[in-house]
Amino acid sequence: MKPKFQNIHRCIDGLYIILDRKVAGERPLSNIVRSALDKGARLFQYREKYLPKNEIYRVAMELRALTAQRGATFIINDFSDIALAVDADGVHLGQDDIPLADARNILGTNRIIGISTHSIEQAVKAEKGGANYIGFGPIYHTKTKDIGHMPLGPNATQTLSSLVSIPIFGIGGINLTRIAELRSAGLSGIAVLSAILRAPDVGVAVQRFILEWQTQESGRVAVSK
Ligand code: TZP
Ligand code: MG
Repeated sequence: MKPKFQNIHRCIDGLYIILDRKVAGERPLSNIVRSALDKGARLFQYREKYLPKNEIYRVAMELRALTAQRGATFIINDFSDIALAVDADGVHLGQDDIPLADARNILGTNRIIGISTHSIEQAVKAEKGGANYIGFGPIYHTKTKDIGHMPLGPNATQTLSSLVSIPIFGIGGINLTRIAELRSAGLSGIAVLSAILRAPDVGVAVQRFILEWQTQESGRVAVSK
C-alpha cells in the first residue's frame, strides 16, 4: 500500500485548529473550517465530547470532505472507529482513552496518532509508545478545559523539546501574544481553540496566527539519540 504520509512532519506542523462545537457556540464548525482553509490552515482536529456517536460520525464526514478537498490533515478526537469510518488522517487520544498500542492495532501504521500529555513523563512515554505527535498542556491558564493542575509553562516545553524528537504541540491559553516564546521553546506547532473559534473574524485570526508563527524563529534543536 502506498504510504499516506510521505513526510508526517510536514502534515503536523504550525497551526492546529481544534474544532469543538461547545467552544464555537453558534458558529457551525463547517463554516469555521471553510474560513480557516481559505486563509491557509492545514491541520484540524474534530473534538466532540457530548453528541451521540452517529451524530459525531455525520459531522466528521462533512468536515473530512471539506478538508480533503483542500488536502488538509484531519484528525478525530477519541474515536478510532470514526477515524477509520470517515477516512480521517488519524486519531487524537487522551490519557483516559484506549492504550496507544491498541489504537495503533486498529489504525495501522499508515495513520497519525497524537496523544495529549500533561507532564514530561507522559510525553516521553507517548513517544516511546509510538505516538506520531504529542499535545502538551495546558501551557497557560485556560477556561476551555479544567485539567486540574497548574499550567506547565513555556520552560517545561523547552525541556521537553530537548527530550523528544516527534512534533510537540502546545495547547491551553494560547493567543497571538504567546507565539514568540512558544516558538523559541521549540514547539512544532500550537493547538488553539477559543482564540480562533471565538475570534471576531475566524479568517483574520487564522491569518494572524499563521503569519506570527512563520515570522518567529524556531528554537527547536535536533534531538540526538
Ligand atoms: N487540552 C489541554 S488545554 C485544552 C485542551 C483540549 C483546551 C485549550 O483551549 P484554549 O481555548 O485554546 O485555551
Ligand atoms: Mg480523549
